[in-house]
Amino acid sequence: MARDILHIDMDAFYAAIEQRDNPQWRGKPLVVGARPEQRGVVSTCSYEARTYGIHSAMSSVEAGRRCPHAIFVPPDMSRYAAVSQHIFTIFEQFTPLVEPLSIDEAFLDITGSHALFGDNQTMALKIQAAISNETGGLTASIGIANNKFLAKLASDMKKPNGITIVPYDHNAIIQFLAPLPIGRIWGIGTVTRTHLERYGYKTIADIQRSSVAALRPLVGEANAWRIYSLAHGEDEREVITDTSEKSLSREHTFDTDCADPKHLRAMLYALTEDVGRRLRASKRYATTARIKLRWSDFKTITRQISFDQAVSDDFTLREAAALLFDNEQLIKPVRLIGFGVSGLTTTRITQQLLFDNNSDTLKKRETLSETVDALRQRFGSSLIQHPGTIPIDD
Ligand code: TTP
Ligand code: MG
Repeated sequence: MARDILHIDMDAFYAAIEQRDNPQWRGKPLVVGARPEQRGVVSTCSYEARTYGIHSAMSSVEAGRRCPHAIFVPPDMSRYAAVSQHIFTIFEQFTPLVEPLSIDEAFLDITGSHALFGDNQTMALKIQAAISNETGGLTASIGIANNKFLAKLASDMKKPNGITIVPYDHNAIIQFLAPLPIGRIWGIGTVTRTHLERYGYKTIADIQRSSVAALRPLVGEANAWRIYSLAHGEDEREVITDTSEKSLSREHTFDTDCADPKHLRAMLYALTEDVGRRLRASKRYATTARIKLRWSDFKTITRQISFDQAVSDDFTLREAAALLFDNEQLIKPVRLIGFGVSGLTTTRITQQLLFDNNSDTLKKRETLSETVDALRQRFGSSLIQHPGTIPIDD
């Protein structure tokens, strides 16, 4: 079915809010993040600061060097979160199909909204106007296409305050994508990009001219298909709204109370993997992990921790489970043990902390966990196990 997908991303989000609330900073290079004398990074900066080459995740020392007269302000997350909530209520006035991607970014499926709000271009203008009117002049950039991948690419093309509508015609889509670097393909991170570049793939055109068979030995079966399809502008992913279940868990009750830490830990890992598999199957990420222990006298405790960044891989979930478990003194035999995750999101990015190397590791862990899921589906779950776990049979 043909769809109209709109991707919207606020311009210089934190910096724009600061300039709105502090008129003396408007039109000036403004950095939100750590100060140069602190050890820290730039969260974002105003477009005036970008002309000096400052950007998100750059060290603040470097930012100060590039623009000594820039104004540095610390982030005020609660104020930005309030604006974020406000813009999401605006999006929902145009369609119920809204998928949040980060604090300032969302996909909207507007296929069914045209009778009420007009064609693609008209809707984009109306959404920009509503945001500007209701938030005291904040701007957003919009991309519209017949799928998510193209819409997200497009929203980036005329920042700030731009609207880019990708043609729906197949040949035009191929031409639109051809000159872009392969790193613009969804899922090609630094590692895959460098690897593919070594084999001569630089632009999306290089992938268009290639084949799944040629890509397979470089990136694996599943990735070869995905990268090849995306390079041809094909992407079947639907807009997923955030209304489904907000937590996942799994528990096990022992036949006889268990006091053996090794066995308890193995069971906890098995439960963790089961939760991880379901989390990934639902294409979600968790921001909080918890364990539950019920002692032989039925007293029950739960312990939880939060992650800096939303995660979905077995390794991180297991580390969290182990940390929580090791912190508990096994004062009595255990009757029931459980693991759960909550604060589920459809995106990995939750906070301002986006350390590049850290997200590379996370990405690898996710890919590996997904591979294990695929193998288990094919060969049965008892065959493929992370070390130290046991099969759960309840
Ligand atoms: P972005 O949408 O990536 O950036 P932006 O809105 O500031 O600028 P642009 O006009 O290019 O969209 O991220 C949204 C907010 O998330 C941003 O204002 C600050 C925060 N953020 C960080 O804290 N660290 C980061 O590394 C990035 C990329 C964003
Ligand atoms: Mg933005």
